[in-house]
Amino acid sequence: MNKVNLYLFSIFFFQILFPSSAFTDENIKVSISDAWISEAPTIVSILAGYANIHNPSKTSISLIAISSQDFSKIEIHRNVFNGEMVSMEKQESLEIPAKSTILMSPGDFHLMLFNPSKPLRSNDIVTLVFSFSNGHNETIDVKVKRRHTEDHSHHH
Ligand SMILES: [Cu+2]
Repeated sequence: MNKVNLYLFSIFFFQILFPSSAFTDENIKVSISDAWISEAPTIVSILAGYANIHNPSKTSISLIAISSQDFSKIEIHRNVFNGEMVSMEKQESLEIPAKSTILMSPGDFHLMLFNPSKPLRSNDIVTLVFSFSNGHNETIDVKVKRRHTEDHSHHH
């Protein structure tokens, strides 16, 4: 194979491995900010976590899973109000509409983190992996913090 053919050959394969659309998608990264986990007495095996998720792209993207080596399971929940009753509903996914931000907070969308592998105290850091419907994974370090506002305990 001469040099020119080798060149064309490699471009051809590069195109197969990395179609130009894949580059465009890669550039549109969902960003996660202000993530934290609420400190709880060590006897509590279910912790609440929060994060802000920003989708800068022109299409809606869903958070479809969260995983961590530090917890047995992580779910997406939303508080639902029925008159004076508040209950939590597990969400299969959390849609972040195009060019918008979802603000998780006590009383709205939140994460429920089950069975921490070690006792967690303020300023401890755990690593969470957020998986999105566009195939993108975002790994972030999340700090455990004391809740500042009044405590909305979770009853399971
Ligand atoms: Cu919950």
